[in-house]
Amino acid sequence: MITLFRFGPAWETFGCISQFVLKVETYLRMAGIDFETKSLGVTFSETAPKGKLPYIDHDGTTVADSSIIVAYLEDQFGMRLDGSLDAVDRARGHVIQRMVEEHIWWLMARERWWAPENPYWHTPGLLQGVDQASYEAVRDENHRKCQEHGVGAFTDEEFGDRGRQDIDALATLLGDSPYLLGDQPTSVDATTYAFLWQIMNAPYTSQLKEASLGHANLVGYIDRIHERFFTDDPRSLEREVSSA
Ligand SMILES: N[C@@H](CCC(=O)N[C@@H](CS)C(=O)NCC(=O)O)C(=O)O
Repeated sequence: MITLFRFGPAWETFGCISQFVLKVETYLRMAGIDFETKSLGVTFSETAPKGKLPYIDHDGTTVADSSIIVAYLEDQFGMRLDGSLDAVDRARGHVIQRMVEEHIWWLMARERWWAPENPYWHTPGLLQGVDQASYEAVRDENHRKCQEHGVGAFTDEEFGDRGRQDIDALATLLGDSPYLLGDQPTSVDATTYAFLWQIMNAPYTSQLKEASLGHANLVGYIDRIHERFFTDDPRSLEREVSSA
């Protein structure tokens, strides 16, 4: 059995606030691999091998980092999603995945930590219960990380342009196709779905959300994947073996 370690359900409709956790969960669902979830909340750092979520346990083997997990699952269960891709599609998927994970992730981090709604404040299993000073320390540390990355330095207008460029590029690459690399879902769809679903369902002010919802093909893409893979136990509450 695969156990997927996550922060835990939050924001009413989210199984976990982590895009990378949802990426692995989407991969497991698309590949038809059974799994259970275990929510760790703020205690994750006590056990997470790389100090981040997600990580998995597979019959006693622990694997951390979403991409290393996907590679491990392909090794253990076969190339269920990407087996028939040619070299060009593999490269295209790689480039999309890197943009989403290494750039859109930072845009999302900035939106979440800057949002007037303070979405992380009182997030069950995450910062709920911490005092004001501790919350502000975590928030300030994340503002510092965003400044260091560079994404924290943009004006709102520059930030909006930058986000729209990425979202427009995804919409153009998807075009009229059901999935990013053709008629069937592949691992890049697991990544892109995870990020776009969380953007489109963000319970806070978000320029990325506005940009994404403006593309009918991206909305259709997210609905298509949700309908096909997430109608059964969408937040994995029935798969949960413990709560934070
Ligand atoms: N490269 C990692 C990134 C994972 C990651 O950044 N996880 C975030 C949540 S989205 C995390 O655990 N952050 C907690 C921390 O850095 O303290 C992956 O693909 O799994």
